[in-house]
Amino acid sequence: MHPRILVATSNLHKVREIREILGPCFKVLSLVDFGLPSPEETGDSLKENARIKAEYGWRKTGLMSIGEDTGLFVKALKWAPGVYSARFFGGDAKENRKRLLYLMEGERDRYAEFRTVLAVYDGKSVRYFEGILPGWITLKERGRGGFGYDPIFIPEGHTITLAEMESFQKNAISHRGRAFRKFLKWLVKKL
Ligand code: ITT
Repeated sequence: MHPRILVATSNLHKVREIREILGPCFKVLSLVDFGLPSPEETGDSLKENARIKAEYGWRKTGLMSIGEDTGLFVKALKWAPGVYSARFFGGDAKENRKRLLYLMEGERDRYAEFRTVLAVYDGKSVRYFEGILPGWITLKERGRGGFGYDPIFIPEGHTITLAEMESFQKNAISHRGRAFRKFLKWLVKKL
């Protein structure tokens, strides 16, 4: 039987991706499986928010818990929306993409990066792992896969958006995939 691990999120898109990445090693549970609400993200960095989520998950379930916080950092917008990616534009995912594209109208420097920070907490100490995916903001939406800002982001070295990729392709290169694989590497060394 696989060991159980909690990912302290209620975002089911994330959970699906994380299950694909950790699936062979863990039974991945989320806050939804425990009927728990999400904690308030009161930090002003990805690291802080990740820690808040991990400690909350452990406190509520006693399971080894991962807090995962992700943001889209856009150079031409002084690296906004960044840590505030979920609420910066004040709408749902589609509305947020529309507002970001509007702010980027006429902008030539379209560099951006997704950053994910994981905090892993087992009741004793917290460990952090980071994954970064550099790329560009598109001129318009493309693709129906993924979630959040995926339809307006083309990873460096590619010609299609994250939303035009199959999930296994996204996971193989994504900020989230990179951070979780670092975690797995650390875990294997520890065992
Ligand atoms: P939890 O806090 O419950 O984990 P959340 O949806 O609030 O879920 P984040 O704060 O980490 O997650 O995400 C911030 C925003 O970035 C949010 O609007 C997401 O839709 C978006 N986002 C996160 N990961 C993404 C990804 O892989 N691709 C595109 N957008 C993503």
